[in-house]
Amino acid sequence: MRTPIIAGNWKMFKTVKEAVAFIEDVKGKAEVAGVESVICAPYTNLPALTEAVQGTSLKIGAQNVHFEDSGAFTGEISGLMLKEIGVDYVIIGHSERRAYFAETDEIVNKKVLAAFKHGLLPIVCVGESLEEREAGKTKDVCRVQTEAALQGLTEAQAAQVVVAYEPIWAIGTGKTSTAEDAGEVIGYIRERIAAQFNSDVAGKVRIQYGGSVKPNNIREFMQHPDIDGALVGGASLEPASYISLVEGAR
Ligand code: G2H
Repeated sequence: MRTPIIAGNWKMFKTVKEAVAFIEDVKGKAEVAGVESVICAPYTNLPALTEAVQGTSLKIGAQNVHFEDSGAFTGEISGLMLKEIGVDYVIIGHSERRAYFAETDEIVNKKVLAAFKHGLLPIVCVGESLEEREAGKTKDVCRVQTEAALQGLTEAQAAQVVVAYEPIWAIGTGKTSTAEDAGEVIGYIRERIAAQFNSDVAGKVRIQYGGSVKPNNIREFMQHPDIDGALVGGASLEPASYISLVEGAR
């Protein structure tokens, strides 16, 4: 059985004060037995957040990581640095990073390997654009991105990866994939992971849906047997909404 995982992707929102206040509000409430609850916050919030969640089951994630441990990379943060402050997860290859920061499949793969090197668990984002969807390339795009991201991992590492299937046209637009469509793509991604590693690994990998997930649609996605949770942007910013999402994943 895979433990469902709700990950809030705060993107470039919240000051440290706001972030800590959020944790105070959701403590004990966004902690539901049988659901993993992770907040992926801007770098500046991470030290305060890892401190704020002490003694709770809430976990903290970053939204990016550099693949080198250290060096002349102005403005970058390494896995070594994230691990030191108690971060558990890191989002890698979000479509916004692929689109605005030129992250290629090769860079995504290097970052996934770097995450494991430092004991961080990657949430690897894959997904097609509207153009690719309309051209019937959804599965191909997801296959190529997933295979590239997981290249070079051991079976034990691959089994711990979280994949987030996020159709780009559904991100922040209010448009969502149907649970059935998302489940079909996610089932296909799982099949490809079985081909790349084996069915045991594929059966353990958690695959989330992402793209305009809200408290009012989370249950629909969670009912699909292949969907193991959600990566949520906008609806993860308000405590009450985030609590409903975690409850909805139960
Ligand atoms: C997709 C998602 C979070 P939203 O980017 O990764 O954002 O839920 O706002 O569509």
